[in-house]
Amino acid sequence: MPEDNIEHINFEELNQNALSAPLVRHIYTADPSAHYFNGKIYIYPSHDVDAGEAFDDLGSHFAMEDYHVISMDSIDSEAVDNGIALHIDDVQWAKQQMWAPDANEKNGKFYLFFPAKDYDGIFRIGVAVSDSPIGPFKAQLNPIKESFSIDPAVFKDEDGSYYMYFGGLWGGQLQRWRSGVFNADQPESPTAFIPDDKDPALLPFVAKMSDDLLEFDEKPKEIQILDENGALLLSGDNERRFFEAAWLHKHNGNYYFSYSTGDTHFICYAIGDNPYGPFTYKGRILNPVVGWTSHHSICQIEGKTYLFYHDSSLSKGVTHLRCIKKAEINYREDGSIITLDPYQ
Ligand code: FUB
Repeated sequence: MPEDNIEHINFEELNQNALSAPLVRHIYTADPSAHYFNGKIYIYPSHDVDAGEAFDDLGSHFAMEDYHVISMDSIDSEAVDNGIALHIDDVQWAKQQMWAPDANEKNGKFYLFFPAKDYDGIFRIGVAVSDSPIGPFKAQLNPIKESFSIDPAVFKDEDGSYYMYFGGLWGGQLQRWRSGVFNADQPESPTAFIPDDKDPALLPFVAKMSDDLLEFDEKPKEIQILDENGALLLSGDNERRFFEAAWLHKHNGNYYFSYSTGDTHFICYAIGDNPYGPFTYKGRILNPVVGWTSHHSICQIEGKTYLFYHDSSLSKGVTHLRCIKKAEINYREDGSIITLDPYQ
């Protein structure tokens, strides 16, 4: 239900038929990365604000300046806003646009991973550390070396290794890194340097994290997403190819790489047998929500699996003023995921 249809939406009816309600209403939140730490749910969302920036396809209107951590004692309990966990004024290298974050825990310390534009206008990914899952977090002086683009998601595998998945097209700048260095030409164009429709689509990246979770332990590698015949998805395959919002979770020993298709607004998934892929496209997890963006995380809580997602229903369709939500995910016997419809 992308943005151009909003005049026709009856929001009262839509909210009544919605799969779930906003988790918090006093602030706008988006891009929820949910984790289950020590028996409690912690959600690391973007904190949406209206900074008065004009809407464009580079996402300039997403002008967020801080992060709040939302916590829940259980999946049905009240969602509590724990206040500002990190502000851009306290991140030396970051100038603007604190986009979708993630977090993880290691040896009793908590790590917030976040993208922001540096003073050259290039998206980098930073890390901030705290003794508490709700912060406050203290940012490292510099972003992760060799980091680029947006939407970090950090997955902990069963052997104790951590991997960061990241990347995003258009405003997320992934297409500007095709040659390995940032291409600053045509700065106003979101689609310059996107491959032709018949060529393989741009791929997201993964890198194993260093032991201290502050740097990459290796040069980021591309993640292949294949179709049912083993071929790379094509750039013109907008309903299936990767756009942004990477996530990785495991189910029955398989690795599920999920992501947003951006301009076609689906949350899709692909399955592989190791954290680097390749992953084979399997289907949709979530159909389009109200608002242009769709972004999610998947979290296992007490034997059940939940999708955390967002839509723009709380702001009656304003693309950059979103609200986080949750819904249970169910798998079929063959491991495929039953697609959720955000409004019945
Ligand atoms: O919230 C800003 C951007 O919008 C995120 O980084 C993308 O994933 C999209 O949700």
